[in-house]
Amino acid sequence: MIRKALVSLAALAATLSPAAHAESGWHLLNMTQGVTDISRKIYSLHMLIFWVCVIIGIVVFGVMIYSLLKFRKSQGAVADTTMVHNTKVEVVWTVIPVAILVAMAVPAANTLVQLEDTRNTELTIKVTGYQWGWQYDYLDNGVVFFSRLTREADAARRMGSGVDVTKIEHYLRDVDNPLIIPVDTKVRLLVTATDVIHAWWVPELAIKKDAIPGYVNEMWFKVDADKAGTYRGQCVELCGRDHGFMPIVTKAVSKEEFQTWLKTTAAAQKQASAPQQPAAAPAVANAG
Ligand SMILES: [Cu+2]
Repeated sequence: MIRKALVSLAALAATLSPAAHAESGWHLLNMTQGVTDISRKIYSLHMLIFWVCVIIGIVVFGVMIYSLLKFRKSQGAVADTTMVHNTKVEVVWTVIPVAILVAMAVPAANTLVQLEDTRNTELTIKVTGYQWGWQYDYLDNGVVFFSRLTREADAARRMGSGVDVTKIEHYLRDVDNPLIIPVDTKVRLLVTATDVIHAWWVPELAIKKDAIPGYVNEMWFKVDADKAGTYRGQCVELCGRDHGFMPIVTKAVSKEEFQTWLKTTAAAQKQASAPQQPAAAPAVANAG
């Protein structure tokens, strides 16, 4: 009996251990702490406001429940119909919430200002949303590419494809060409769209902005030097039929690795586009 209980306890412990279920646990209900300085500031802000709300909830509901029980009719309580206005109480219940709101607004405004501060960026990438994928344009380096849902997942998602999607790793959360970004670098993203409104969001980078045709939105992030890795996101603006099938994948690599990748990709893209130039030139001449 005891042995049986111990065995089931061990089994339970195994399923709850982080190794067995890296993608489960109570922390998934909360915001991610992210991999940037700003993301941690946003997380602390979120936790601060959360606990302020918890305390307010406990105090308000505590007083309410206490009053309901203490002053109930069966205990002989008689309603005071003469008390319709009390200046002192009204001042108190106005001043206290105002003070709480101001106290919360100060750190919130501070973080918001930092979030919008795109000065001194070291790399600019233009992000264009389209139905249904993303285009990344490394403005200073001439590297441009499309990023779309992996062909494997795209085929599997079709009705009657017969594919067991649970066998596909990162199903609907993986792309053919991830956005490659360097760590420890202030990267600015210019976000726009070609057709309808999309929105670019990667929770770990703590950035989320609408991609609107005709507008350019700005955001920035700086991944910690020791936080190289793959961070996933998705389009978060309902943009049409395949809105759920345009994931975002960012791959943060070391600065050196990034420079090498950028150089090789730029060279490869230049070479790939080179033969098209002579063919395009006569067309322009004919038109003139
Ligand atoms: Cu979209």
